[in-house]
Amino acid sequence: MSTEKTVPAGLYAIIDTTYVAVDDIGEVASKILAGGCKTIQLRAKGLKAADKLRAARLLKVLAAKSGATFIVNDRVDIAMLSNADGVHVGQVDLPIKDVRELLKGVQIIGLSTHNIDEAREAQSLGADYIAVGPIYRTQTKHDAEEPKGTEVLREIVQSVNLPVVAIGGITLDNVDEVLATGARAVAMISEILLSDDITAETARIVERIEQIAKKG
Ligand code: TZP
Ligand code: MG
Repeated sequence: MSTEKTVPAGLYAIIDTTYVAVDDIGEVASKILAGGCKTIQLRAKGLKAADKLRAARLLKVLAAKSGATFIVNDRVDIAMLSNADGVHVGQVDLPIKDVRELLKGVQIIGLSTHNIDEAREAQSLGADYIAVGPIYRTQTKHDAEEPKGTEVLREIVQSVNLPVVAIGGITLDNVDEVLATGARAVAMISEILLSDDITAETARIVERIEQIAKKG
């Protein structure tokens, strides 16, 4: 198990099996890591548990080689078995305090939130970071709520002392206005996975985020 927590910052790439065949997960992750992304998540909703675990173990090894953080979506058991750096849970998953008990406080725990009340609750329950979204309309998550927009995102960022990861419809073109809210990281799925050149696209986004950070 990891001994140090590195809460996501900058680009948070999600490898979603909606877009990536199970046998291509390693290759896609390698391309994303080659582009300089330091946080990757496995989001594998439709896969059999054994395939999820195999993919998670592979991603952990690839991320570690790049000095990147690896997070598993939804499944605490798979996060534990793959020695992931963290797990990301939703409002309907196991409560944070029980996840923390299972993980013995070492790994990063992220929680999806959609409004100020959920964000504040996540903080009081001890989440390490929260995701907020969808910020814009997304083609990726079919049961996503209506887009929140950057003003709601800004209000949430200002209401909690937790790192905020913005998600949903984020692209190279709108990353500036998303990060202007004070969000610490941006999660992207389709912008990266549907690109013709995943490494180049990732590198462009990473560079853009670095420029934004320098401008302060
Ligand atoms: N949660 C809120 S929106 C979303 C998730 C998992 C999907 C984001 O995907 P994309 O392709 O970056 O809009
Ligand atoms: Mg979930």
